[in-house]
This record gives sequence, structure tokens and C-alpha cells, in this order.
Amino acid sequence: MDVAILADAVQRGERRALARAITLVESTRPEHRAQAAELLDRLARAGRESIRIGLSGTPGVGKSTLIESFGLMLVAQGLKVAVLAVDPSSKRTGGSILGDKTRMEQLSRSPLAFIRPSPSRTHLGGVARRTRDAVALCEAAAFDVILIETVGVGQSETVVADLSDVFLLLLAPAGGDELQGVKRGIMEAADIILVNKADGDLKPAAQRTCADYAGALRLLRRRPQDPEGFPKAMTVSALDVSGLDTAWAEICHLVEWRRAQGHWQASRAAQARHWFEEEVRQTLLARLTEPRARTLMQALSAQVSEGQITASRAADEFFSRIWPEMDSTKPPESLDAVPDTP
Ligand SMILES: Nc1nc2c(ncn2[C@@H]2O[C@H](COP(=O)(O)OP(=O)(O)OP(=O)(O)O)[C@@H](O)[C@H]2O)c(=O)[nH]1
Ligand SMILES: [Mg+2]
Repeated sequence: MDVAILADAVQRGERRALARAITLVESTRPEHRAQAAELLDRLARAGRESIRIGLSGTPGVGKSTLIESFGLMLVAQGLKVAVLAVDPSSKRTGGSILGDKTRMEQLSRSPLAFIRPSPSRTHLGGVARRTRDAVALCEAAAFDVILIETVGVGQSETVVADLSDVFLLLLAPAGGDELQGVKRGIMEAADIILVNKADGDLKPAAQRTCADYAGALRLLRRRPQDPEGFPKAMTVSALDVSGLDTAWAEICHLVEWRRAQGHWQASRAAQARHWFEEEVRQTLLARLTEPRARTLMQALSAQVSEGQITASRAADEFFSRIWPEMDSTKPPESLDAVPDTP
């Protein structure tokens, strides 16, 4: 495969090339890894930027319906929309974005839309990297908006929040004053809470729930990256397609304000740092599962359990043998070789 040709086709926005490119970055085969790295290097130079919108919500809250309605509204305005999913539990059948193409039937037929099913099941670190690469590919393909969906389980919302410029939390109308067990961290990451299903009989409940969450949001610590009135809660109906234009207007306002204030670039830079550090951590952890490391670990842990060596000595020993430059007893002289950043 010629990576340069593929890169050009992606930059021209060819959807088949984009799909192939995502398949390439999702592959774990070593020869594919090298090609994927080259592809991403080439495309990074395109310097294109989309609005990346993260969307999280528990199963059944209406994410797929909302993406269809919201996506159709955007493509009707002539915007190019990509839809990606972070779903660590894609073993699930019903809810995965793949089975959902039926629900996003109209959107998937639009020439301005690109919908990608979630990558096959793997640990979250792997999903995060692949989704991040897929986002970069969609940006290079000049999509105006990238919607990144996740169900609210495990750590996946955090991953999505760290991949997006604007993070939306989708909630259902609650009965009475019951709270929906929304984790505090997710509330804190949300830029806009959308209470969905504000239609028919559910409308009053949706309005109450919205007021409750608006109150809860006011209690949170004020964040520097927010203009007046954010984070905010609003009601929408994905089914009746109501409130979505207002939500889009709020998103645009937020994006413009953050760009003007420098928060946009600062957030992207912080995310890049975060992903670099995460990559280092993941690589380190992967190294620990290599045969040589495992054998040495087992040998040393046997010695530790028999009291022949202390746990911390054994750890020092482990690193000095497997990874001499990580020996904590030596000064970090090798770091001198790291060039100063310009
Ligand atoms: N009344 C009403 N029902 C809705 C609305 N949006 C979605 N629904 C219904 O809620 C159910 C679940 O919607 P989905 O869009 O599949 O929800 P989801 O969040 O994608 O669910 P998972 O993919 O399983 O996580 C469907 O029966 C929808 O028709 C809405 O705005 N109003
Ligand atoms: Mg769905």
C-alpha cells in the first residue's frame, strides 16, 4: 500500500480512503503500525481542525436518535459530519453503533456524513489510542464536526472528554426528584447537559430534571474555560427534533468564546500532552508483559516471598536488569541527551 497516495485521498475527503485509513490505524500488525504512523505524520501537517463534540449517556437515553437528528440538521447546513464511537463493551450487541446504522439510516446516506462503528473490543487504552487516531484522520479529511459517542460506563467518558472540544452529557427525564447517579467527574467534565425526550407526556418531567441539573451545575466550581452561563443544562427532543438548533447555537458560542480567549488552543495542547504521557504509560505497561520481563519478575517475586530480598530491592534489581537506564539509584544523566525544545 502506498501511504502517500492514501494520505492524499484522505485529505481530499474521500470516504472510502478514510475508512481504509481508520482500518489501518486500528490494526495491531507491526507492518501496519509503521504505515499508520507514517500516515498520521503526513496528515498532521495538513493542520486542519474540526469541532470535536463528545457525547455521553447511559444506554437508551437517546444518543443514536440524537446523533441522527443533530447530524441531519448539520448536513442540511452544508457541514461535513463524522460519527465515531468509544465503546469498551462493544461485545454488547443491541447498543453498539454498528447495529445502529439502521437508526442512523438517513444520516448514513448523506454524502456529507461519515459513520464509523466502534473498534472491536480491546482494553480501554487501546480503544482510546485508536479513537484518537480516527479523530485525527477525520480532521485531516476536513470534517467540520466530529461527534464522538460513548455509553456511560467505566472510564470511557473520561476518554471522550479528553478527545473533544465540547463535551455533551445526555440525560433522560427523571421521575420526581431522584438523581440519576451521574458521577461527579462526568458532571464536572460536561459543557452542556441535554435532557432528552422533552416531548409528549415526558415534557414536564424533562423540564423539572433540567432545572435540577441547572441547579447542580451552579454548585460546581467555576471553570476558567467557561463564558458566562456555562456549563448549562437545556431540554431537547431528539425524536421531535426540537431544541437542537438552540443546542448547536450554544456550542458555536462556546467554541467562538474559547477560541477568542485562547482556551481552545490551551485545551488542545493539554490534551496532546496528556495523550503523550498516556502513550508512555501504556507502552511501559506493555513492556512488563514481554516474556523476558515476566520471567525475571517471577524469579524475583519468588525470592521476595521467601524473604531472600526485600520488595524494594527486588524492584531496583528488576529495573537495573531489564531497563538499565531506569535504575533509580543512578543519576538521570541520560536525560542530558534530550534536546531543548525550541
Ligand atoms: N420520546 C422520546 N423518545 C426518544 C427520544 N430519543 C430517543 N428516544 C427513544 O429512546 C429509545 C432509545 O434511543 P436510542 O437512540 O437507541 O438510545 P441510545 O442512547 O443510543 O441507546 P444505546 O445505543 O443502547 O446506548 C428509542 O426507543 C428511541 O426511540 C426522544 O427525544 N423522545
Ligand atoms: Mg445507540
